[in-house]
Amino acid sequence: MKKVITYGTYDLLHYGHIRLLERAKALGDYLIVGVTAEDFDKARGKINVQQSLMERIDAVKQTGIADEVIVEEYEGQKIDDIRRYDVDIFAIGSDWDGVFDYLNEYCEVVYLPRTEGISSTELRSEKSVLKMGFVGSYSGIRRYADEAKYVNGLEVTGIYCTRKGREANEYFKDKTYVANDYESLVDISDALYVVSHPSIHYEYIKTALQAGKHVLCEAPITLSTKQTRELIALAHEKGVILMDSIKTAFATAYNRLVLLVKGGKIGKVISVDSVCTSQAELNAISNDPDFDTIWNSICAWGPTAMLPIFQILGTDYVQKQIISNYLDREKKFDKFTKVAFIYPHAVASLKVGKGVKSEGELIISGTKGYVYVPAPWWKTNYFEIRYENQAENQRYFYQSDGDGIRFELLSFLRAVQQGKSDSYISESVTMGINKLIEDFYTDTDSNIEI
Ligand code: C2G
Repeated sequence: MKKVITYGTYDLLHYGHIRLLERAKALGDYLIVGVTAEDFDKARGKINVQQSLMERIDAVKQTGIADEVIVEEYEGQKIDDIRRYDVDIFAIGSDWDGVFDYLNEYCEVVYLPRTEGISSTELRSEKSVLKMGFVGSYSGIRRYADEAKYVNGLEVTGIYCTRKGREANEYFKDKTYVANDYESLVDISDALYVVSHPSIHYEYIKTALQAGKHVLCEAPITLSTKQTRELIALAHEKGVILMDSIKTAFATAYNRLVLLVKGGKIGKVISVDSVCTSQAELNAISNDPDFDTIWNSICAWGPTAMLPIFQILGTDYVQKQIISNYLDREKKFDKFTKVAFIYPHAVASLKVGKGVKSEGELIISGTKGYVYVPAPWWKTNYFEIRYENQAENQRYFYQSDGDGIRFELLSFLRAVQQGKSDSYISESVTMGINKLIEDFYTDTDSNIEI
């Protein structure tokens, strides 16, 4: 008996897949189909698979072509499978031409011509293409618009540069439509990504929401709680999503960490301490003609640093103290800020800095143990839960999500499809972040200067 094996994701099973399975089967007497598991797909860079593993397996089974269906879970499994099932032929579509030649050592490798004109990517896109426009300064939007092209189901409509006549238009000239006025970009988009300086977010967001478009906005949404509240109400009224953009909020390792802590892994949480710093050439910044559009420390790092504090302890602290070291006090440009929070039964602290360097770690202390996330904690794939008895320590590793921007855009796309953004950043956390930023600007807590 001649055994054939083939592998695939088989998302939204279509005619191209079926033809491939039929031809693979015709090469022998018995066909084994390996369906890729979610984690393995993620590891190999397929991040927008729509159907669950179970649904995809069922779809393959229903074709009646496969004699056996198995799950592909790890790198290197193909060699194991070929040996274990005593396979004679490995068959795969011609889009993989050459890639699997190394399997020739174990069996015959056949590349079957791919069926033209149909793909899961197109089916996914037809199902839900979200047209997204980008607004912000050159350095901000450039990366985002580039990354968006890798997210299935997202289409870049164009960009609008808030800093006129600068290198931005040059860079995007051949690649992306550069809108001369913001309204025309809003017109042709379903959603807008706002990456401008927070002091000018409000008008851009309002215009987009009024036109019934979804908005993803680099946190903080505005510098005033009154404005942010008004925008959230407007988004509700129009039935669209307004979501904070904080990349860490979408990262797998970070999310698992929060769940473990909330599940009581370290007992009752008594302290959350988070540090986020990066070093910029601040003297050069202060001479920049666009100084007003450059993010200070509290806006650039504050939302990320506040995220674990507010998601774990909530936003109902009873007291806080803001201490800053300024590059320009008048313009409220802080080089470094430390905030201490007092809750009824816990404390928290954050340190942020663009002109000061420190260890960017996150430590969550509980009555039974503590979580240690090494620097840079906001983009780590790894953390530890440590106890008095070191033998009980646990280390958690997660598959890299790839570039954070890509994953964030994908999460936004899902939030739009599901009509809710709560599973990522709740409105109370958004407002908590905004309140602290507002207090920083208005000196509400008689902030201290050092
Ligand atoms: N296919 C095809 N024609 C199409 C689309 C897909 O012949 N129009 C083939 C692919 O070449 C592949 C199979 O159908 O052999 C499954 O395709 P996907 O679900 O896209 O899976 P893929 O990412 O190609 O996975 O390690 C190899 C992978 O497991 C193959």
